[in-house]
Amino acid sequence: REIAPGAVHLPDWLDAGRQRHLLEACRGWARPPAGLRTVRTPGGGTMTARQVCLGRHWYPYGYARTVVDGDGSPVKPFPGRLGELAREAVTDALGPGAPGADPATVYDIALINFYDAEARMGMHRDSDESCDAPVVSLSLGDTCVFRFGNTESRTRPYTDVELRSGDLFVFGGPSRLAYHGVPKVHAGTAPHELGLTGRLNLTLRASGFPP
Ligand code: MD3
Ligand code: FE
Repeated sequence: REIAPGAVHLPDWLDAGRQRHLLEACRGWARPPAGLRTVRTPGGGTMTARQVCLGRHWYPYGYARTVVDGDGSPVKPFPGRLGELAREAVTDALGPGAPGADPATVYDIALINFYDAEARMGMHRDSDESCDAPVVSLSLGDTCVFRFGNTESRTRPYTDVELRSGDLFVFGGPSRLAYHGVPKVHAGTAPHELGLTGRLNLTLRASGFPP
């Protein structure tokens, strides 16, 4: 379903087996060194969702090769199979001719956010990449309310969509720079057999930076 031009939601895109497999991989990436950490914002606050990065380390507001605001370790590599997964996602959501579906687009960064029942993400735009390829978002665990806004400001109008375990969301074209956030996680709604308490979101991005 197209929520806005270039913003396509494909519910239940990952079957139970692929969800379990991806969750196991995320648990491995979350381990130190360069594991899960709390993001400190320039204003002195902290983000409530904890994060681990692959390929490049995101910190407000830029990318680095080491965990500059954490243990200083080199960032874990971005696995090639996540790049293939990203192109498969873009192809299914936007079609084989879409920017990002072709092998020339190099997906090279994954940001993985872990949400407990109280975690939120405020309305923001993702503009630290220098490539306009679509962002691919995969959700695991608890259902959340995802708020998709507009490109002008972090206020209304916006569309609220529930994201469930296994859902794919692709943000390309004019939606690539839209404001968005996660105002609510519905605790205890994860599929029982997945064995995850809370919610996990993985975004795959093409940075446009030199290797
Ligand atoms: C629209 N993550 O990692 S996923 C983020 O659920 C982020 O953890 C949220 O916002 C989460 O930056 C929302 C949906 C999403 C992700 C990236 C986007 C929407 C996006 C990038 C550009 C436009
Ligand atoms: Fe975002």
